[in-house]
Amino acid sequence: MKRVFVLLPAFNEEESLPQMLPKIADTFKNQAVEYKILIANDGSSDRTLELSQSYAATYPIEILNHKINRGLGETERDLFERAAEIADGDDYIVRFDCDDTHEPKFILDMVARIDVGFDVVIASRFQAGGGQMGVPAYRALMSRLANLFMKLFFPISGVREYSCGYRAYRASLIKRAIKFYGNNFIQLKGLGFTGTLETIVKLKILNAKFSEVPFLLRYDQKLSASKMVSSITTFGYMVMVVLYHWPWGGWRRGYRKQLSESSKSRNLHRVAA
Ligand SMILES: Nc1nc2c(ncn2[C@@H]2O[C@H](COP(=O)(O)OP(=O)(O)O)[C@@H](O)[C@H]2O)c(=O)[nH]1
Ligand SMILES: [Mg+2]
Repeated sequence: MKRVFVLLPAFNEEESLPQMLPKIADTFKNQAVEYKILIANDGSSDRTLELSQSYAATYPIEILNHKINRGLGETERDLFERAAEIADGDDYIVRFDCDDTHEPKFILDMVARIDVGFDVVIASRFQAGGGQMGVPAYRALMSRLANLFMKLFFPISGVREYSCGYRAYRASLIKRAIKFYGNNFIQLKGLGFTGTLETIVKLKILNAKFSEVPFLLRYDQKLSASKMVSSITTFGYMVMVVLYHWPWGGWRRGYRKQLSESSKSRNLHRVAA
């Protein structure tokens, strides 16, 4: 039986949760899939926590709670760490927004792509058949430019969608990433939504195989206000370019070196054994 862990970072999502949770359950109905929803309430000032607790009587929900709002980066880190702890390597980890703009029905396509051999599958607005509804023109333009910028500085084969956080991961990859990077898997925690980009860049360094499925972003369904602070996130992207490409010990070279050394020492251990 397949097992899927659904990760939901939630900050003031009391209006969206009642829309979303039944859709997740519907998606898995009549599928040979066992699923668990991990909701991380990040110091919400509304009833996100109370609602999540009451839904846990109906749906398979585990709640992680931050009393203080710590931001998306720290929340995603906690969700990934918890999922890696309870998942087996051949399970699936899917993370998406809690604001009802990411329809859960795409999960099944994404999991199927992992089954054909990919490690990370991204729900992409930029694949044929994908798109977005209700995104204001200015934001759509900014998002397009940001994605072109990311493609230029962090080229990943198979990836066009860098900024949407709706993704499926092979659990063994996330377990390996947390073991390898430790607390630095999502290192840029105070920089808005930068962690969403950092996650795939860090996984690319580990030689993960990426693919995308077409996805329709339903921004027209968004009930809660956007929490994206574009100035901080844009600054975060700049910081990442420097950290990644820095010629002396930047992520690209530094971590690659560490990776090859650790695989060499593993091989030596194997030979010695
Ligand atoms: N845990 C946590 N989640 C956040 C925070 N800010 C946003 N989120 C969540 O991250 C997701 C993306 O935020 P959202 O407002 O939808 O951004 P947008 O869709 O890019 O406008 C949603 O599920 C939010 O609830 C935060 O400070 N902490
Ligand atoms: Mg959103």
